[in-house]
Amino acid sequence: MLPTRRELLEWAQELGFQDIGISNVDLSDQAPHVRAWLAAGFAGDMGYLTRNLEKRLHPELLEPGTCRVISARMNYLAADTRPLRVLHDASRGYVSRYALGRDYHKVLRRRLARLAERINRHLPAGQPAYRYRAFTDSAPVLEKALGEKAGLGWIGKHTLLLNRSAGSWFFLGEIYTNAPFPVDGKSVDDGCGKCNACITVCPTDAIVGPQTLDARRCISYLTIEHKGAIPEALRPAMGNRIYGCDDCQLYCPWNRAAPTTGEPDYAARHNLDNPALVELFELTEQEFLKLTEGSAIRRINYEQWQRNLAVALGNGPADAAAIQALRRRLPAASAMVAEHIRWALAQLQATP
Ligand code: B12
Ligand code: SF4
Repeated sequence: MLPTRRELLEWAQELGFQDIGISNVDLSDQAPHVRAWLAAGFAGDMGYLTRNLEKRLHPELLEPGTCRVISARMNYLAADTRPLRVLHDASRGYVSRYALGRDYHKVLRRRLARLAERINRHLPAGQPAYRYRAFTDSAPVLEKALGEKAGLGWIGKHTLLLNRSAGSWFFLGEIYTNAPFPVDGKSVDDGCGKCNACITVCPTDAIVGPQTLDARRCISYLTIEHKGAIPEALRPAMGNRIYGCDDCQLYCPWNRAAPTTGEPDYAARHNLDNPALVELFELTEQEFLKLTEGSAIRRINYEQWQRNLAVALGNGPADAAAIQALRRRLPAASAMVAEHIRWALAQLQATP
């Protein structure tokens, strides 16, 4: 016998998830939006979103036999990380709140695998085990659409999944399975209404319409996914955001009372919630690797790190420490980073 919905939720909560939902694998209503988004070029150079598109739209192609998806969500906003204060202090670097602690990929996947093991242990002796495969942000999976289908929230105008009691500061993870759980019929009403806060506040006007993000303009994409030079026109608007961006979440009314997490894995490490830009820029590659060990920030390399910091320094106060740090780095910097350093020095009205 499969566990009941209530047992499943209890086990998931013991593992640190706040909620789960179960859906079938029919994503046909999403396909036109996804195809239109890709055709518009909004994915930029994230070629992985186009590759495996059919698997993304059809879970049963990614994992044969899949008939159900258990979607789970886990809050990640650590308490006392003062996001707005840091964002408004131009001498400090703003790191997205999801990346302050331990890499969530490891945390979620491991716990989802434990949930799956527990489901199979629950089966009567002799009954063949069902198959389970856990994902979080690691495979061609349409996580937000699946989460919405499972009743975990609605897709907001900023394109993230959110709900009335939790806002949007949560990660998503899924278990694909051939176990025939009853699906959750619940659907969550869209709570965005006439609010356009995320669209208005986005520093680079990346949300080009409700539920439509031009990733090429999004600071999260520019600082994390994009490997090359950051378009000059977008640099001033990036401010001090050195890894990802949270503005569309920070100003969303549903996040005003959003719960924080007590999960030790997501507690900020190494002062990353309020770091001084100059200190980060002066790190050697070895020090950067040490600072980011076990962190999601490892998605970027040292060159991207220096590029992002050069932009933030160029947007910061023209103090002697910043100017000297930029000048010191110039001789050893790669051509791409050197170009960003020169841009930053020009912003600060200093010579190279
Ligand atoms: C690629 C990616 C990005 C890209 C592109 C983002 C995007 N919106 O597509 C970039 C690098 C910009 C990015 C940024 C961020 N990301 Co991201 N990202 C992903 C990833 C890997 C794939 C998303 C994807 O498939 N995008 C492609 C498009 C086609 O699909 P879609 O986003 O699902 O959006 C479509 C639907 O909304 C659909 N749609 C549905 N209904 C309707 C209705 C209408 C009318 C329309 C027009 C469209 C529409 O059409 C959209 C296309 O327009 C997922 C993990 C995953 N495997 O799903 C994480 C994920 C979405 N990211 C996440 C996070 C946390 C972020 C950031 C907050 C990180 C940060 N602080 O910097 C930002 C938020 C920026 C933003 N406003 O989206 C979380 C979101 C959790 C949540 N609560 O929703 C995810 C789910 C990772 C995870 N496992 O938790 N991300
Ligand atoms: S993450 Fe920042 S740049 Fe990207 S859409 Fe949201 S507010 Fe705009």
